[in-house]
Amino acid sequence: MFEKVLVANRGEIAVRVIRALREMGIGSVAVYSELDREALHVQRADEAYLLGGPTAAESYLNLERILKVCRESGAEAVHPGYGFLAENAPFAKACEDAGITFIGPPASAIEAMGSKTRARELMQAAGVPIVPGTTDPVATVDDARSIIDSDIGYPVAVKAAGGGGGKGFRVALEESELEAAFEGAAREGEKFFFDATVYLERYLPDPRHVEVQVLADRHGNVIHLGERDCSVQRRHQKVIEESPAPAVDDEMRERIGQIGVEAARAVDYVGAGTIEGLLQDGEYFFLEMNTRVQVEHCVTEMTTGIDIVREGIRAAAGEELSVAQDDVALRGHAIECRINAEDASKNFAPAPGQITSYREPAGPGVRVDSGVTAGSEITPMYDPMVAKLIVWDADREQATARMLRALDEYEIGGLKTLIPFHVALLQTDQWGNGETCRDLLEDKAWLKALAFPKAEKPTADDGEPEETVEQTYTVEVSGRKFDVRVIGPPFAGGGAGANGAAPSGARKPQRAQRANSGTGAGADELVSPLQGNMWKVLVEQGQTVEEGQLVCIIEAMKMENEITAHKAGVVEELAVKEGDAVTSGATIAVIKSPT
Ligand code: MV4
Repeated sequence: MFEKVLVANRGEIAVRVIRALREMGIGSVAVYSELDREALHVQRADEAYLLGGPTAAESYLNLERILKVCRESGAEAVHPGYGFLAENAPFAKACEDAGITFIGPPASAIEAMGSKTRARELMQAAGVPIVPGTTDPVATVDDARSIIDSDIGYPVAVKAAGGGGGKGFRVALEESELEAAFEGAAREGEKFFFDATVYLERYLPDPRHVEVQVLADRHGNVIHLGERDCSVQRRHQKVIEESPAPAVDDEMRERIGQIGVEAARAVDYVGAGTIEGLLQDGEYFFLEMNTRVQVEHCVTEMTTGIDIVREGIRAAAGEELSVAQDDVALRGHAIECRINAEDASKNFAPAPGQITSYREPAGPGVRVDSGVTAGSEITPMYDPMVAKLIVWDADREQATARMLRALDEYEIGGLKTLIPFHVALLQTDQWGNGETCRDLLEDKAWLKALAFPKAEKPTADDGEPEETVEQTYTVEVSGRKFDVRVIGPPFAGGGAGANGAAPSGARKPQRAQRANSGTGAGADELVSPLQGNMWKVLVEQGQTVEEGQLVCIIEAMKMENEITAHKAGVVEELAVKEGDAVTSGATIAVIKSPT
């Protein structure tokens, strides 16, 4: 087994992996960006190293620097978590070449599943059912038209070959919509994956998103841990997941589990992976494979009692899986709610800010996987998911009641999160009946009713007395983080910290600029809360907008960030266009209130 593992991630998943390492007696090495010096994952690891500046490119995507930290720290393996470098075949290859174990599948499996057309071809050859459509790229709209006429029919889904998770996914309900769908998918593919290649699938009008968890080792053992239903999605981001799936019975579970195992075998998979698929009218179709641990792996851990992260680490180290298929028994029902810093009533707009107070729910059947504490600053620079709340109970109805109880206990002060959205959704008949809830997620009036009460003016948050005489200072020496306890008078500012570094106890997390609150009451300027690329502009100059109306979408780190109007009025000036690079704090639009 490894002695030391580097965790190339941040937030809740980094904390999750560090927990597994600690239980296995393996040393953990955290890495962090300049924005994450105080982050929970840094505190929980045995060692921590600075990667670089605040952007993901300078830090968590900085593959050379991460490999260098492996050498410096003596880590023998890297766990990528999800996102960032998790499905980056060149990184997995670079690790292999450097003699560092990548905790995940071989680079060849990541690559095979990364191309959706290649994956469809491989799966078809392995006897795995795929959504009917093409396995070869479709070059032109005319080609698409003739293939649809002869083989697929309408409605049709046009998808980017480099895509996944809904990026570069367009629908044409009839021929008149085909050209726009084709070009839209190709453009998005080019923009996000530098690949304009598209393929076609029959569009299923009301499927469920059902996925199978698999585990594989290097000894030829491949097992599945049953399925998860992730049909509650918003702009292709999952928000609630559960296991078992309401629409899957034992026979179906056996069948789709076998499909998952075949899919993993076809690419010589190692570690934890997920086969995503669509279920409609009793038919299951392969969609794509996620070659990493997923956000929602926890619901499966709750129903099987198997630690998926631990099994992945064991497999990477060359050990056999600790369970055989016959040992896998599913018990009860688990639900996960993603706790995102988002405002559901404003089109799920990112709502960055500082957590002023924080208390997690507890009690029977409750699990919280979180990357934050009181004082944490949620920056627009990274994923808005700050925590996951997972519950287990004997059946779906009781698990729902338990989730509502736990959501009610969850206190996150100072931050707008999806908690009120989850509370409302879990009480609907649609959820109770095990429906996909697609209607609710598209119901503007229903979402609008979830508006947060207007915040009372924040009190000045400086000048509180510092009476402590024992303080833990964090110092960074040669890019490595150390905690130092100093007993003496409180820090008075200036010159006390080693290398001029401010002691962590005395430092206030910087407030991120906020699009909707940074400019003061009544300000006309809508400013960008983050750095990224202007992907879509949905308003025109001279247009009247409502408060909360979607103005534009900024792409940052492959995430779509919806920017909504901070107030009602007329768009007097529009300072951006699609394709522009946008910096944090830049003016997007000037919105003048009607007089
Ligand atoms: C589809 C589809 C219908 N037909 N593909 C792709 C990514 C994933 N996030 C959802 N995706 C879909 N792919 C074809 N050929 C519908 C969806 C879909 C969806 C599926 C199940 C449950 C919720 C969904 C929400 C949006 C899109």
